[in-house]
Amino acid sequence: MSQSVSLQPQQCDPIAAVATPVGVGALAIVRISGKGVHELADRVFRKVNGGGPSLATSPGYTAHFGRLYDGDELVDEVIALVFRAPLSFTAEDMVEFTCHGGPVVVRQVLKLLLDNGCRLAEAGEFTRRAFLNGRIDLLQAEAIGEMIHARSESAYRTAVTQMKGDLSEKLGDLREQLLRSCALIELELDFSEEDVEFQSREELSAQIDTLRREVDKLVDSYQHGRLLSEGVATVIAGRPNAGKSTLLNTLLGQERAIVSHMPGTTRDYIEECFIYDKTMFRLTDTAGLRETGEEIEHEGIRRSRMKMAEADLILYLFDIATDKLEEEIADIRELRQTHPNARFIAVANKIDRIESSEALTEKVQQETSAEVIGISALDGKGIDFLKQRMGSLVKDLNKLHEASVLITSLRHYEALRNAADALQNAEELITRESETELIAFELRSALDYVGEITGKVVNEEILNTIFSRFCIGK
Ligand SMILES: Nc1nc2c(ncn2[C@@H]2O[C@H](COP(=O)(O)OP(=O)(O)OP(=O)(O)O)[C@@H](O)[C@H]2O)c(=O)[nH]1
Ligand SMILES: [Mg+2]
Repeated sequence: MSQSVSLQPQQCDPIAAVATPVGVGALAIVRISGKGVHELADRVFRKVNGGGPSLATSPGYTAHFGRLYDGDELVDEVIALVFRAPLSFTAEDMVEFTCHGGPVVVRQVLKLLLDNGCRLAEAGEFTRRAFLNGRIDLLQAEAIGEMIHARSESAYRTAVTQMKGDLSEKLGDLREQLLRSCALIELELDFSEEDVEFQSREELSAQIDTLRREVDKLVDSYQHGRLLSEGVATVIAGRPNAGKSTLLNTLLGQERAIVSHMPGTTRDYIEECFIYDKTMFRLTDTAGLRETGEEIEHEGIRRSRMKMAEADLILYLFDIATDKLEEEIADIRELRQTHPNARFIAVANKIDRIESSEALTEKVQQETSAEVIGISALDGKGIDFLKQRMGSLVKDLNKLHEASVLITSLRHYEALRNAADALQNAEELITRESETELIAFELRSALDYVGEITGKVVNEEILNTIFSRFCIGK
């Protein structure tokens, strides 16, 4: 099981990193954090016009205009921002140098700080220190990472809510209730010789049941949370020449995939992101599905099927003017059965090729009970409606979870599922009138799993996995 990590505020060895992206810009920020960074900064920083206190004697939250020198050689003109522990991002002493934004300048500033006693920070080390010093909990640290990497407004919004601490608060409440149940039952263990019950088993069982429902709600929100943060995995599938690549290009508004009248044009799948109504869709154009003896095409089709198996949404495209409509209907039926977890839209393409498409789309809808939308990927007819329907699939899920906070990370999802299992075990043990030790063990496990999420109980391995995903300087 996990072990606790010390959460005592502490000042670790001085680290330095560039906090802004690599490249040319007006300004860049190089920051240093840890024990003795103010004195260290004073060795290379001289105020313009002299005078005033050194950085080491300046109060926190003060800005100082000056120059950085390597010996007598000027490196850059900068603003130094002084932070004093614990009132800084890492809760340690910090200095942020705002320097000029060229890649060479920034490298020279960083080198100067490294030469004068700093070590180059590891990925996420600043945020890791903020967590270890109790400035933020693990959920908030992860939210910062997710916010930085957000590619759609929905992903960004979800991360902001998490950073604000809504989920932390919710889990904190859960943990507190669990602790109370745990404490009472563990008290019974201490008095085991006297055979006392501090709380009736019915009461305990009812409490655990309420808690489990709360945990289950969070577990269920993962499906939606994941779609918002990672984007909706959307696969465009169908027979060769159905117009899949044309649809991809139309949705993206650019000629991304090769389109041709030759069946079997797309061999390997193509992935691109597309944002609609603040939600990101990860579109995958796939190789057309058909029997083939050709080796490369065969591999392409294997990959199409693999992508469909991972899809949140399948857009199955077919040519409405085909003379093989019955075969398409059979395929749609089969695909819906073999992919019960994916949302499914049957897209009748090339409606420009026939006079009226309604009767045919109706027929497909009736015989497959799939949602059917008629479009022309070529001239754009019906595309807006298709986009709206794609958006509303996500909105439907939205309504389900309107009030509650969302789980967006697999790590949280797994921990909560384990917690729910442990609570269920505890309930079963109570029903079977099992020994107090066993019930207490399950409750304690549930408590640990919930604690793992916010970092109340955590091990080095989890921390390494989380913070290695950050960039250096964050
Ligand atoms: N009339 C008409 N032709 C279309 C439409 N959409 C695609 N096409 C044509 O259909 C042909 C095949 O289009 P693609 O987009 O390459 O089809 P695909 O499904 O990607 O085909 P594969 O990659 O071979 O599986 C091209 O000649 C397109 O111009 C449409 O809405 N109307
Ligand atoms: Mg194609």
